[in-house]
Amino acid sequence: MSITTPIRSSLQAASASSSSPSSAAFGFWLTLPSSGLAKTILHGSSGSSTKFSWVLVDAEHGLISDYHYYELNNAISSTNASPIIRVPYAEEWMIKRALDAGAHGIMTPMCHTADDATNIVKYTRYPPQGTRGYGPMFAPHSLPGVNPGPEYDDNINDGVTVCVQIESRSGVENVEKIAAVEGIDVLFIGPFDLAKQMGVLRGSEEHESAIQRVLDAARKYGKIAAIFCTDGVDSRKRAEQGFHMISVTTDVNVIRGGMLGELKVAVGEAGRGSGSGGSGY
Ligand code: 3PY
Ligand code: MG
Repeated sequence: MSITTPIRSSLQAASASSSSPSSAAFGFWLTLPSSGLAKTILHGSSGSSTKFSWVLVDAEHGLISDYHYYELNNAISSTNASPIIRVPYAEEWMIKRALDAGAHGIMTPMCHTADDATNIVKYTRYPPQGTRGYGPMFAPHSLPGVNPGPEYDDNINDGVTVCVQIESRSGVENVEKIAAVEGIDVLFIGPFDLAKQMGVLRGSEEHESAIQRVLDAARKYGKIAAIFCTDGVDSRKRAEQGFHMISVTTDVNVIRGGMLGELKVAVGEAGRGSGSGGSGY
């Protein structure tokens, strides 16, 4: 058998209908350690023709640590979405803890070289393909239908979605070699770090051509091109450009924007709809 996760299925669907921007795999960034918040966003109808198929659980910059992984993974996966944990750094022990807590995928910041990428893949696999240590007592709990024991152990190597972030000048310069590494599924652009590390402005010509180079490398090597966006307009533009996996926004961005927008309406400094866009609570 093979282990199928919502992110795997939605990435397959996105690459199968590559000409349709609406079929990209959309997700969002979770920076607060709250299963309640994640389920509030994910549970039930989305009110549109698509749903979020993945959540990035941010243990690099968010207020999330490995203490929170298990509950978040279980909450997110109960809604037919995939938890992808961004570990603080591409270290073996960090990736192991994310997978043992049931993440469907991992994301590592700052992948600079093909050697970095090769090591990251190795850390996600049990021997003989890799070096992952054994002890998945809790991991199958967020994989509905997968029994503990051989069903998990023998199939998880190919079930984990491996995302590496391209967000440095060296990462872009080596992106074709990184894309060629077997086992890398997703090249995920971090536009904020990319601009800072390159010493250019976000949206500048140099920044945009680095982004295009990552997209082209992913296409050439049959990998998924992904990018972090700040809002729906930004996301739509990237989907039309050809990205197959898109983070639409972050929890705190929308909560802050919505709360302060409603305050502006309350004091008469803005009209209805300038903040949250919603009418419920
Ligand atoms: C970046 O833009 O640098 C990211 O990693 C997205 O959080
Ligand atoms: Mg970054």
